[in-house]
Amino acid sequence: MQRIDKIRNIRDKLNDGRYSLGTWIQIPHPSVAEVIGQSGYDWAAIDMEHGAISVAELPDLFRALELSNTLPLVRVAEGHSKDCKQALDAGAGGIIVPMVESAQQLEKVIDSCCWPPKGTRGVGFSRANLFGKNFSQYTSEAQQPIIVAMIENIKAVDNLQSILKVDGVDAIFIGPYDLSASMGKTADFENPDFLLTVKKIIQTAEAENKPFGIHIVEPKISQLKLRLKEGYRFIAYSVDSVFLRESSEIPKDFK
Ligand code: 3PY
Ligand code: MG
Repeated sequence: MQRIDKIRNIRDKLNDGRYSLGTWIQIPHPSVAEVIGQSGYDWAAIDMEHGAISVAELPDLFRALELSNTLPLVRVAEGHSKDCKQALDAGAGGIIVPMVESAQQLEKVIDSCCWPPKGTRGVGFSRANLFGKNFSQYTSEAQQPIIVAMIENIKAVDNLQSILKVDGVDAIFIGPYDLSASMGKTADFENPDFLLTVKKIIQTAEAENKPFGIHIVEPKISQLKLRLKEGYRFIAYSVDSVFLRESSEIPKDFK
């Protein structure tokens, strides 16, 4: 599949009420990206907020993912226009924006992710358009990257209704660690206040008919089943480093 078809496939799923499953990449090695790509996810987010992946490593990670039908996304460090431009120019199909707290903040990020006339992202030859070879086809793709807003601060919950109304946002996505930390309850995922906040996020998104998602960081099938039942539709299942950590530990009986 071409990148634009992968974008459409994910967007169609989200708009049709289906779910889209992805995962997360923090290990800066193309072989890891190749393995992840062959695992069948719709998308894989290269994490440039946490972990140690640099802009110069993006093209090879993308090349490895492009051997599969998995769309490369980037969770940018902050959502500055430079972060978005560099990720998209390298060939990302979309951006996951951390720490979104207001509609204005998100609008600014979307503006810097889209070429004119939709936005103000700088136009140039880059890997995304095969250094100019696919320039004309890319002009349309460059106005419709996948945009996902992370809801991971209690301040965002107060502004959620306006965030959900921002034009061009495909889904909101809960970061459970930061959200709980912003409430003074880091990783206390059973805390009643935390659960109530999550419920409020879901209800608000449902009322606005906007797909919502979450990062299931620890790879637990039971969690995945539960989240799908609860209506989450943009789900990241674990992280490359966490998959490795889980499966590489010496079995208990052999220690
Ligand atoms: C969080 O839980 O805060 C995250 O950012 C997960 O990606
Ligand atoms: Mg976070």
